[in-house]
Amino acid sequence: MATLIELPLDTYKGPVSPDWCPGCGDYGVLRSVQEAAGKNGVAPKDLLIVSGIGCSSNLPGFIHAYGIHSLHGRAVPVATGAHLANTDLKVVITGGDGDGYGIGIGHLLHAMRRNLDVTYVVMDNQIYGLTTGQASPTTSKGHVTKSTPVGNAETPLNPLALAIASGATYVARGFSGEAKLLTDLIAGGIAHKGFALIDVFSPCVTYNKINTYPFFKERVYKLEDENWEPSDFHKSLTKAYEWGDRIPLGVIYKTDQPTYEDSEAIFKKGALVKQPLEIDKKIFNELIEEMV
Ligand SMILES: Cc1ncc(C[n+]2csc(CCOP(=O)(O)OP(=O)(O)O)c2C)c(N)n1
Ligand code: SF4
Ligand SMILES: [Mg+2]
Repeated sequence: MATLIELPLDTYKGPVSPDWCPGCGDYGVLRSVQEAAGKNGVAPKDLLIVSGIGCSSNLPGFIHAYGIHSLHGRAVPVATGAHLANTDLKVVITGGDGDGYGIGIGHLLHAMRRNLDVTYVVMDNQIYGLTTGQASPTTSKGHVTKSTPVGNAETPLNPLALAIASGATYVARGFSGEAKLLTDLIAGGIAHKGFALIDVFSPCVTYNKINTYPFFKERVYKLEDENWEPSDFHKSLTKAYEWGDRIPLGVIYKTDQPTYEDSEAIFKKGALVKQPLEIDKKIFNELIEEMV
């Protein structure tokens, strides 16, 4: 087994500085993604960050690695294609609650049931930040936003329960205000073989005046302080519903199951991009011409 060589934070410093609002939770998530890649010794040439659209989805522009800033809600299919074409790349999907749990939810469910070997970090600020403060799928019931002027009538989606029930094999919750834990959770997700979903409380200081840093600081506790055992499916599902005065942070559920890649014979021969092209060059060129 190759020795793991950790890489320093500077390795991932991009030429462009983030332009998020001062105090936005996404700054902490960016730093933790960089630290987590370093802890896993993933060099920038082996790291691909894929996002959709939103304030949080701007993250790939601020990190030195390969990046794709795709379309709203389409980060997961783009990441799936890139990962299956080159399984040697570490693929980390980054984006918001609107992007991942709203318009992109269908793709997310199927990636989770396939147990695709990628990591998804959702900067969950319970609002649409980029479009200036409309309700998202995780906005609390009763929350007055630009799109819910008399209070949100909808029950929020529970991303952790959804992930556990759908087949994700590493399901965790972090908070931008708990930097070390957040780095460990993302690092654990990158190291995990299978689909890792890390939902992160990443406050939008401009458009969400309810789910603020003090709101979470008063309520969160760390599962690691209570010797939590994350391997029991039913207990984890119940834990995912804990909300109110006490909200758990940490790895809620973790299990080792075959990945999609394990079940497809073609990947046994290595990454597709490194395998010989098994069709006639002329036919291949015709196919490419037809598609571009
Ligand atoms: C197809 C499509 N529909 C709607 C939009 C408008 N839009 C851009 S970002 C966004 C929501 C972003 O919310 P979220 O993913 O939570 O990211 P945040 O800005 O909060 O980080 C919406 C609705 C769009 N860009 N494309
Ligand atoms: S609007 Fe909200 S989510 Fe967007 S950068 Fe500002 S604080 Fe962050
Ligand atoms: Mg959001």
